[in-house]
Amino acid sequence: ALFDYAPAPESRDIANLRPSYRPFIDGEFVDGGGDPLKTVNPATGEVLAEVGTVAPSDLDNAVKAARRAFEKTWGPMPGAERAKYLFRIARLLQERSRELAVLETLDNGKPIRESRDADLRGVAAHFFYHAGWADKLDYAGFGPDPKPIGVAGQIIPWNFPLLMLAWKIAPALATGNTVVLKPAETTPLTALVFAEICQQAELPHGVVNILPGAGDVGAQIVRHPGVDKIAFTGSTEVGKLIQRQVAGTSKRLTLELGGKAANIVFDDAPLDQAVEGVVNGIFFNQGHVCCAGSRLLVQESIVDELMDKLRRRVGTLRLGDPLDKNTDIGAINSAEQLAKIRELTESGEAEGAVRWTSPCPMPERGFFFAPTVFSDVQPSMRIAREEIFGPVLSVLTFRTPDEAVAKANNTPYGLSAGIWTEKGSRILAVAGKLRAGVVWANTFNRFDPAAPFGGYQESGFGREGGRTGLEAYLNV
Ligand code: TXE
Repeated sequence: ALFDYAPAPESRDIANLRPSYRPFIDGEFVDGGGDPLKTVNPATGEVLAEVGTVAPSDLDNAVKAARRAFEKTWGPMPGAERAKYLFRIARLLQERSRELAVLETLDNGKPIRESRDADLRGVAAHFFYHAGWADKLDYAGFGPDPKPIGVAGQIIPWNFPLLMLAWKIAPALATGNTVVLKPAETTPLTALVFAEICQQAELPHGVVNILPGAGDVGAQIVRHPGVDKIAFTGSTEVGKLIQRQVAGTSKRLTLELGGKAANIVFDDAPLDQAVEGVVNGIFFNQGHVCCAGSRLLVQESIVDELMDKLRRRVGTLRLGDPLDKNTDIGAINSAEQLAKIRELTESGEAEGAVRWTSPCPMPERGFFFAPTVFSDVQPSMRIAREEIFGPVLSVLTFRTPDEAVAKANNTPYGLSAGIWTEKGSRILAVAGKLRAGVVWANTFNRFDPAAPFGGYQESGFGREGGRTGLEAYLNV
């Protein structure tokens, strides 16, 4: 194993945790004029670090710096030169991945195994992939010489802090745009280490600006007249608000919002494999995943057998210290999110669903929620309709493929779905009828920077990743 972490204090050293972090504007770390915020380790409830935030005048400076860089250095730079910077950033991310993985786990609460093997791996892969596009845009089918849009305002959530940064910054830079990015208020730390990497890579000043702050800073970015494009990942509620604010301006907008994905298991599916996929689909990252398979749709004839296997498997998941490499389920990112999960699960019981909770031992401090499975769920219940964004699975049944499709599509969302069956023809038939941006077959939560990701309906619009993802940052 690459990691063998011992007690938390040592890990703090590995993470090179500093007592304070500051905004990054025009190539320098600056004292922002906003009220500092404290970021908390959700596994202990202790303060990790103090983080400087930005005032409106800092945002102005950042947007001006981004504009200068767009006009003078980054925009006019040949793609082959931009590619070199992106490759350099990708290599530095790999070199510092150990430190970044620990810091991500401390700040977010996710298991170290996931930040190391999923988040950090994906972050580097995203920069390598987009570095490869930077000098090939003329051949990407957009017509000759597609132009960057300008200054991109990017607002990201707390569930995959550095990975969401990579999804936003890599394509923007590859296409010649410059960025002002706001990390989520509960997870700003790895974004600021990324700023350090930009310095190490000698990225021209102003190309990347990192502005820590709460939702008000996000709202100021959305309204700022010097920002040409907004890319947002977060709640559907805030996404709709941003859409209203952008309406009536010439800003471009892409939104990646919530989800309530169906994971559909047919009676001919390899059941043990399906159980692994269902567990991964909902318990990966404590269920803080926009494309989580939070609704399990099981064909009626196999529901008892599948539920037996599922409960047995979920009962083996180890919940606890996120820095322990054996941990499967880490901490819930914040007290607010924990309260939301509790409230929704209580509504499930009140509405008559049958609750099963894993008997796993619970830590005495920190924000934790035991893996929970609801059976006898009716489509009208809140736990079948609303995004819980936690380790809670709602199980519904169906009889025919048509009923499975109807139930899967019975949601205002449409980000992802899963299908488990031995029949290839059924995969194609069902996938074609699902209103979801991503459909996995006999697997779940598989990502690749070359595959476009994004939603239908209230899960948002625009795609990230692949050639399609570049369109969001180009005037074609
Ligand atoms: O989201 P917010 P929250 C869902 C999930 C979760 C719920 C609430 O169901 O329980 O949303 O989470 C910034 N203008 N998802 O409250 O507020 C904010 O500072 C501009 C799904 O954390 O949307 C942060 O940087 N920006 C989701 C970012 O928006 C604003 C991931 C996301 O926070 C703003 C996260 C405003 N008015 C939550 N208000 C996914 N799609 O994966 C806040 N922000």
